[in-house]
Amino acid sequence: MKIASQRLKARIADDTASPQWRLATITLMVAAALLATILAASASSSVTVSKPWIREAPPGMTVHAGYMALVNNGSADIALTDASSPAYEQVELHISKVVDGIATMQKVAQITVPPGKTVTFKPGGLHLMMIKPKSAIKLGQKVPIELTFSDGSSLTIDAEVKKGGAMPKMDHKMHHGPMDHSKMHHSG
Ligand SMILES: [Cu+2]
Repeated sequence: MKIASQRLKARIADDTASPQWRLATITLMVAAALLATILAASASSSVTVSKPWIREAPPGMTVHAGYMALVNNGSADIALTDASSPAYEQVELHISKVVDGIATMQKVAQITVPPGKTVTFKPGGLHLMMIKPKSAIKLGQKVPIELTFSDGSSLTIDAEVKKGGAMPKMDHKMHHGPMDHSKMHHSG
């Protein structure tokens, strides 16, 4: 009995240490790692973007404003942390404010969208500051913008170039009429 038990143990030990077993284990681990990599690369964010657009600007204007709505369909906070576009040198996250009757804007590091909520970028508020177009941006053109989120996911959207549309209510407080990004000092 004792001998049989020892033999059994020995056989199990032998099996787990066998080259075939090790190979199977390694193959499984490699497969799992590959799968994890594939999943990470394709993982879509819990965020959806609706109605992305860029305001048409006169030729020669070096900064354009992009707008959209970010919808968080997930169950945790998610933040937009970065944006870029092949059509522009640089894209920044900005918020426009009226301080003492003068329109100003500030760069923001990230924009958090709580679960189940929508954050809307619109004239007079949050916007994507599209800096230095690499070539002329024309009305109706679809501009790809890549958005990066705090969970490591990214999303590429196509923002259509459209005419300005309605101005926000706060405009009457501005000294020089509707916000014109081209007249603002831009400090990176
Ligand atoms: Cu701006």
